[in-house]
Amino acid sequence: MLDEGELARNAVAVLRGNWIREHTVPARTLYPHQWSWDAAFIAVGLAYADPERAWADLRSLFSAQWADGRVPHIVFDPDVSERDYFPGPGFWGRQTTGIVQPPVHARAVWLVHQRHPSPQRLREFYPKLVHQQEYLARHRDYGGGLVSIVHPWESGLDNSPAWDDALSAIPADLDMLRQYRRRDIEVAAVSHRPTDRDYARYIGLAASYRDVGYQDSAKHPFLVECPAFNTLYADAELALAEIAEAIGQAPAPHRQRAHDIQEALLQRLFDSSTGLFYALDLHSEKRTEARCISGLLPLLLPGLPLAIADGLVRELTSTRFGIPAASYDRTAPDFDTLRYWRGPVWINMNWLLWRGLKAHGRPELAEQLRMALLTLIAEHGCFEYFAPDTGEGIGGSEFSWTAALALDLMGGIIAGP
Ligand code: 9WN
Repeated sequence: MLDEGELARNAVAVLRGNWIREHTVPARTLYPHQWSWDAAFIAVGLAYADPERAWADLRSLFSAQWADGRVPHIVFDPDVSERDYFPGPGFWGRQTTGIVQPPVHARAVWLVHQRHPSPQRLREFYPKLVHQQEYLARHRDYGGGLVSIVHPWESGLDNSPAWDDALSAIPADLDMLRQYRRRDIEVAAVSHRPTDRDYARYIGLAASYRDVGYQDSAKHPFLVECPAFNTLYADAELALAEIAEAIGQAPAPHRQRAHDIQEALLQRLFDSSTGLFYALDLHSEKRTEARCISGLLPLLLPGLPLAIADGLVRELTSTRFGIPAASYDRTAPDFDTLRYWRGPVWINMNWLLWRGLKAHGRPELAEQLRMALLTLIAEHGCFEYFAPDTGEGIGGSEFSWTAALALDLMGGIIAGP
């Protein structure tokens, strides 16, 4: 039996333990700075545990927003030594990274507001959230109505098989990697993390973007349209429409943009023969054939045509993904139960799918998924990710978004004093 009170107390303790001055870190040892999409998921949970911190956390992230509107994927804590995270500020040449992560923040702001109404905060965040979307629309849309990521880290699904084809064209300079120290494999098991070959490519790509001053261009060696990133980009417009309406601004342009992004997703990333969405490499103009959890994510969009949503639900509940959903096709020959985004179950993606099931009128399945997630966390702890076969918690422990989203999945069972 699930002890929700105990789970809520643990989750709140994890969030308290990971709070540093004005922000929450994803995990103390593995990720000692502030991460962008983590901050959004964390705020959703902090709305139950400590709403003032939810706003403070988001405010601290947006205080690092660039003049062009981009919200950086990491805001480095100046009190953390360069040795404690690689690649740190010394590598990026500034106190933030120059890449982004999925724009989940408008949705987070709206959800926090729904629990603790604050029109004043909505007014404060609205222009920043609009600017974040404008950066993506102006600099990352190469003509098809969707935005491209310039680095696998931007997807948040770092070593997903979705990038394998596009990455195979990028040299993996292992000698260059030897000049650095991979901190992640000192503090987490090597078999749970991306390989050196992946890391060499990650570092090469980040360096090439840095060396052009983080300017966007169609020449960047890695340009991929990710179905999950673009779904969240559309969902941000839907959240902005709700925010706009609440503060007396026009919601219609946001709804129109969400609609246009959804149309582009259907046109460019949907494959009707398999019923899934796939990442598109702009250089080769080919879609990957890897069936990844990102391909299920358009289910989040309430306006998705019924037949397509039904197909996604069929895939989700099939042996390929299952409930809770694995991050990659369980039947693929290279499915890996431990290695990060190549198999393990992640709470944030499943939380998004849970919302998608509810949006598409599937309350029973949504409830099944909700219980499966809470059981996993209650039995194994607030881990970063979970082995899809045994449920074992892997990666970092005391991981913030797992704790935060557990609170939201419980819907307000607040821990006692
Ligand atoms: C690189 C912080 C982040 C998450 C990502 C997850 C992982 C970083 C890393 O940790 O990525 O950004 O060092 O591996 O893949 O989704 O935001 O929790």
